[in-house]
Amino acid sequence: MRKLRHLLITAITFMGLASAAFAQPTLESLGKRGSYQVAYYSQLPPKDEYAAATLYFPANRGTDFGGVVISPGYTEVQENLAWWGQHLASWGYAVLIVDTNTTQDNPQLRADALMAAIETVRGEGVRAGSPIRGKILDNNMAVMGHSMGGGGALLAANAHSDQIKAAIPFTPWLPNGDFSEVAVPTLVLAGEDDQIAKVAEHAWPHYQSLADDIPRMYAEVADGNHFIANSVTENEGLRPNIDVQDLVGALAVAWLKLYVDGDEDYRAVLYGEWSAEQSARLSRLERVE
Ligand code: 9J3
Repeated sequence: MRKLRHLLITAITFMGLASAAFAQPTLESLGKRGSYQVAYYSQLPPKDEYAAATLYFPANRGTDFGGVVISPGYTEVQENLAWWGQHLASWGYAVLIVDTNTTQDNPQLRADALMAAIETVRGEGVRAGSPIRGKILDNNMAVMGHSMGGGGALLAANAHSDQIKAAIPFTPWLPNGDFSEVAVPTLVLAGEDDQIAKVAEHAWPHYQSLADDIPRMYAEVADGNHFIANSVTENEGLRPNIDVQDLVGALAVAWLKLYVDGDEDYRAVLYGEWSAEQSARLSRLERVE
């Protein structure tokens, strides 16, 4: 009897420790770097659709990771989005960020680059000598992009939803963009004070054009500029005016975990009640589960 009691107490203690270690994710926790170590490389088989790329990956994750491909915007290069590679890989994803063939490429060329980038990630999953050989889940892909690259991510999703599981355009740019054919869950990140892709002409109507039957979210950062989801780089003209990497980073991780990996633990992060503090960072939030 005493032995049994001891066992029970041990079991209960262990369950307590386990639940502390695997606490439910929150906007706050997903805004920090994840637990995987991040490695990256740029020596990749070339593609006609883009000029160069870097693949970030979770170096100490065994297998079964999804892929995320990301395009920069007009005049931008990989460096402008590099933090996404670090952040998303630390949460378990293979992340390929491209340089477009020219920094002036239009959104359709950026969509083509993203679809080619998906092929590259899948290819790295089977290429002899690839650091991520045997580790990629071919069907767990997502597209992302900034500005014209966000327009590109939406165009890619509109034409190729069968190839992906989710789309995350940020401060997307495409005049008269109609994305009613997108069939995957789509998270639109926007900046209230975006003067380059004004939300009234870009992100908001883009979001409104999405089909009624897909999960979707529009998160508009209060007072945010065109670069709220960019890296902080030398070029002052391409920098975020407010630090919301933790918030947009958390939303993207939760979006990928729920819709790419199918992990229901992340649903409450997206659709539950947010603290007043987090809510106050957004000027507009629309969520359709
Ligand atoms: O990719 C973007 O930042 C869109 C910028 C833009 O206004 O392009 C107009 C030519």
